[in-house]
Amino acid sequence: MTSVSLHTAVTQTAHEIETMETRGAAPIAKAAATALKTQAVEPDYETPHSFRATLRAAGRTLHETRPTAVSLPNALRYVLRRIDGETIPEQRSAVAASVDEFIMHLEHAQEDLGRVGANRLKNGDTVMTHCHSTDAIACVETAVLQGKEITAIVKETRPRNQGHITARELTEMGVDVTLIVDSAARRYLNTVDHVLVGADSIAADGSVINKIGTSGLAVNARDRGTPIMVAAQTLKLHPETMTGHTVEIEQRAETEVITEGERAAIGDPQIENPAFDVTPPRYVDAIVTERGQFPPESIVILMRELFGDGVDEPWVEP
Ligand code: RUB
Repeated sequence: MTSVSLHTAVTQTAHEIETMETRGAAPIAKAAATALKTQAVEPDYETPHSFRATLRAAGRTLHETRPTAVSLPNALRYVLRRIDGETIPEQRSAVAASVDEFIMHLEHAQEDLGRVGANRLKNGDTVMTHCHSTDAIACVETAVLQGKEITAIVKETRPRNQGHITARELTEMGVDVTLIVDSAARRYLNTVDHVLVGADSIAADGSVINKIGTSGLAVNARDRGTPIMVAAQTLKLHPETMTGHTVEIEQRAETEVITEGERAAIGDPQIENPAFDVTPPRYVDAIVTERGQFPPESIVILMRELFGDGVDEPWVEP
């Protein structure tokens, strides 16, 4: 026997990630790591080999839920790579320690990132935002807490209007907010000091994968000479891109773009709804992380430091 059955904490967590009850980079990562810790503690394992095999199987089950959400494999890699020890108790405590360490790091990362990002914002600055990014908002929040007056031009971000969430959160923290439609962005770039966006993934060449519309905004901002700042915890760094893999772009439901009735009324055209796009590094001035700010072209140095040269998949059977 190489492995014992999976704990319900693992199967339940996998289900919640798959159905998006658990969503967002950091919550997914934390839930997956916590499930591995429960799996390590609970059942009776016969041998150290069986312990490793079961933890790997748990990782595989969790990984299969959202293969493109980079925070998930990053969390699994962090824990599964650290199963040290020759005996089951040693291995158990290695898993528990690495999960605790991972979660502690997660909890401080956004705060640390916010402090780095806030240093780039001056009293009286105006930022333009796209979509809703808690990492980007953390930079503004820290600047506001430091006593800086910040103004925001917030793009609504069709089709799901996540800009509305940004508008609400920034207003609540005392920022003067103006909401605009996406296509008005270029007109306002002359009055903006920073474009400030988040990221879903960062590739090894410094490309930024973020909500659809980010790349067009960045190209326009570069043309206007407005600096583009990307706020992204290191959890967003995509290690597979170090070996040439590309990041899959999620397509979402057509009904996010137009209702069935409206679509029929205009002759039932085909609909495309890509959720994300890729902004090449030449349009990005700085990637702000909890480890400091980086020009996009040098982010690979941080990736190597965090993930090593390899992009092993420790959830896969050897
Ligand atoms: C959200 C989005 C955000 C990034 C960063 O897209 O593109 O900019 O996820 O967010 P969606 P955060 O709403 O489709 O998930 O900084 O909060 O991780």
